Amino acid sequence: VLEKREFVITGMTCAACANRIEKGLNKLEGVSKASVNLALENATVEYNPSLVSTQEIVGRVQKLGYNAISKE
Ligand code: 9UX
Repeated sequence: VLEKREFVITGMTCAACANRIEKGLNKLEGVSKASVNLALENATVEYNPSLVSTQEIVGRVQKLGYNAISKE
């Protein structure tokens, strides 16, 4: 069962930043679809919670040099 969650992303300053995060998240095992919106400073991630946790998603974003805060 896939879950969909929104994250606030901080630290993005250009469109390439958003693309880097989007590509990085889409490469994560268990993520079926990630889209990052620079203007809204958020990411929508669809993932399989039995394969990847929200902590791992946040960790991936931090590894790229940004921060992610899970909504709700
Ligand atoms: Mo361009 Mo966004 O170097 O960090 S990718 S500002």
